[in-house]
Amino acid sequence: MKHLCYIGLGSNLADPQRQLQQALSSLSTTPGISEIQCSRFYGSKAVGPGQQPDYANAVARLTTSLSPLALLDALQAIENQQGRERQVRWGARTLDLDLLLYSDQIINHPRLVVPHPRLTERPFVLIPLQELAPDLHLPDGTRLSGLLDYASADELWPLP
Ligand code: ROI
Repeated sequence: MKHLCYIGLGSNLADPQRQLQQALSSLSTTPGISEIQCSRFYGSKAVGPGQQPDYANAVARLTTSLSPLALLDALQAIENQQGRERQVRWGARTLDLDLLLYSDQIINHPRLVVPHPRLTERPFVLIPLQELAPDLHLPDGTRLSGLLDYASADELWPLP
C-alpha cells in the first residue's frame, strides 16, 4: 500500500539551503520512498522565542510504502546524519524534518501526531504546501486555501 505524504523541511544553521538539498537527496535514496517533489525554497524569519538566524523552509511531497512510524524513523535518521542536536526546544537547528500529512490519516501516537499540530498556523509550512497542492484538504475537511487567508506572507520570501 502506497501513501502520499507531505514533509516540512527547515534549517537555520550550517548553510541552510545546502541542508535542505542534502535532505532531499537522502530522502530520494531511502528505500520505500519515491516520487519526491519539492516546493521552492523560502527564507523565513524564525518563529518562536529568542533570537536566532533566519530559516530556509520548503515542503516535499512523496509516495511511501513505509508505515508512519517507519517514515518518522527515516526522517529522524536523516536529521541525525546532518548533525541535528536535540537540546533546546524551539532552538536553532541544522535540519528539521516534520511529517505534516500521511495520506488522510489522523494519528495520535506518543511519538507522532499527524496532521502536524502546528501546520495550520505556520506560513512557512502553509505557503510551500499550497504551492505543491493548491486544492489540498486536511483529513478533517478543512481547505488549505481557507487557512492561507490568515497566513501573513510578510515573514517569508522565495530564495534565489
Ligand atoms: N521558524 C521558521 N521560520 N522556520 C522553521 O522551520 C522553524 N522551526 C521551528 C521553530 C523554532 C518553531 N521556528 C521556526 O522548529
